[in-house]
Amino acid sequence: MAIERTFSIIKPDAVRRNLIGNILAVFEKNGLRPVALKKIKMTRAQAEGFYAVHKERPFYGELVESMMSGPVVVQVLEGENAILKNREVMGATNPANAAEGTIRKLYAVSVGENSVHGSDAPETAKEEIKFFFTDDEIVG
Ligand code: RTP
Ligand code: MG
Repeated sequence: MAIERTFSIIKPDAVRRNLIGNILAVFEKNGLRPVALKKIKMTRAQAEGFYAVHKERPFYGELVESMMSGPVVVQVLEGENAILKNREVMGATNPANAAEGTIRKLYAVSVGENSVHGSDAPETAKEEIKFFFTDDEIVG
């Protein structure tokens, strides 16, 4: 089994509702260990840059505004098959379609306020970790 690292964000809607601990508990229960973690408020440049891949999508403006609307918790999660595992634990993008026990089923309120972000592939995980963390901030 491959030990991987993935990147995760606890989004403003979840931080606002005091769910940081509950969400970290779901990660930990599923074998995902936070090896780096910080609370930040994204600048416009960070939010726009992070979601640049969605620039042409109709929801881009709304997405950027929502990610800047309050503090977030950015993390590096480590574990066996962490990238796919995290996507499973998060649940479907639209909480209406999310499976029982997933973070989005438990806590998300809508597609726009879906509580967590997670990298979707090894290459994006690497890029996203680098976007927010230096090597010496990651303690495995
Ligand atoms: P994420 O990147 O945040 O982990 O979510 P995801 O892979 O499940 O979904 P993605 O397609 O990458 O979309 C990124 C985020 O944009 C918002 N979104 N809004 N209004 C809409 O139709 C819509 N579609 C996507 C969501 O907050 C989604 O997490
Ligand atoms: Mg995505």
